[in-house]
Amino acid sequence: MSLLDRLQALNDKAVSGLENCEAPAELESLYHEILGKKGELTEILKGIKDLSPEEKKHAGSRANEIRSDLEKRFKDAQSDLKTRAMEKALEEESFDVLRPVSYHAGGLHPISEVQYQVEEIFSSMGFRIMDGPEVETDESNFGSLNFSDDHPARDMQDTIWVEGGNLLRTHTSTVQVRSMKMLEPPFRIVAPGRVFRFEQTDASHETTFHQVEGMMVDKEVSVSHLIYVMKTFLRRYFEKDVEVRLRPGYFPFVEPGFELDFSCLVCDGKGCSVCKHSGWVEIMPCGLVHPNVLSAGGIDPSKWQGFAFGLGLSRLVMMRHKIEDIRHLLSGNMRFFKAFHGQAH
Ligand code: FA5
Repeated sequence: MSLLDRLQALNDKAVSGLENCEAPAELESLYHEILGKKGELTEILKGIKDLSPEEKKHAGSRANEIRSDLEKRFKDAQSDLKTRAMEKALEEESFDVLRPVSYHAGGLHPISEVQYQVEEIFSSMGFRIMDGPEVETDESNFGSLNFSDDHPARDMQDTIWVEGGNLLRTHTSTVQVRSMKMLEPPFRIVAPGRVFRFEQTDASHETTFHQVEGMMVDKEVSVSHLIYVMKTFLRRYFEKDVEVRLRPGYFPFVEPGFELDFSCLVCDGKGCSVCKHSGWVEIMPCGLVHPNVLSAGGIDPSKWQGFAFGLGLSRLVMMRHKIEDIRHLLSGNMRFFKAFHGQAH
């Protein structure tokens, strides 16, 4: 068979092979067989050296013609296969536009949602958002907050100790300590965060929960400032006027110390199960910052005063969404969260 005939036969073989190709892999192997570096075309062209100059020219141009024609055919076949695969997939995945879809978009965790809202309200009152580590020193969690080494009040917050004498912070008051060292007075800060206690759990106690610490340091800060800020916060948060009252409370880092309650919004102060029929809901401990604490933070207590509070963020979330057991919050139970999101949005 002459070289030209062999070229023609190769062309015919390729054309009919292309017609039968059903899959990209088949197409690829046919390409290598015909046009690849070690393919049949290369093989045939090895014979060109034995031809006369006239024949050489003729065969060379025919070979080029065939190569460029086949290259194009292969390309077309490739895009044809792609289109066919897509059409097939579309046919198989019939799409019913009227079918109701279940929509699993991500959502904010209720704790984050409330945290962001609290941050926004306090920011609008000039408070700066601060953060601190969860693994802390004894000094930041207790020492600088006027708990001496053998202070009985250390037992108020059962502590989870970690290696090296450090601990998991039992309250966000650690960020008061860090803020005093970092900022020049006057300043106002809030510090939301996760805290840990070695406690028996029940419907309103978790070993891991969230608090928001607040602190204002300025000249002539009094209990009235504290009450004003908290009333404003509660009115903005619950979108209602809220009465507050103070009862005496004890913490070594405040003097005087209080428990702040607000009038129950569920029963308007008349008495219900949420407020245990008292008409008041306990929301947070607070007080005026003890002079020893200011001094430990590098602030001169003869020039500056301050108030501080520790809001139970998890409890605020529970009140907002009427969640009856705190243990749901960090359970990771998607059934609970789905129900919650359904109700909240
Ligand atoms: C404190 O943690 C103080 N650091 C608060 C403070 C700050 C007082 C600044 C004065 C000045 P206490 O241990 O009471 O205080 O906790 C504060 C709030 O955290 C409580 O009112 C409650 O809402 C919440 N809380 C306490 N223990 C738990 C728990 N185990 N689970 C869920 N919430 C809790």
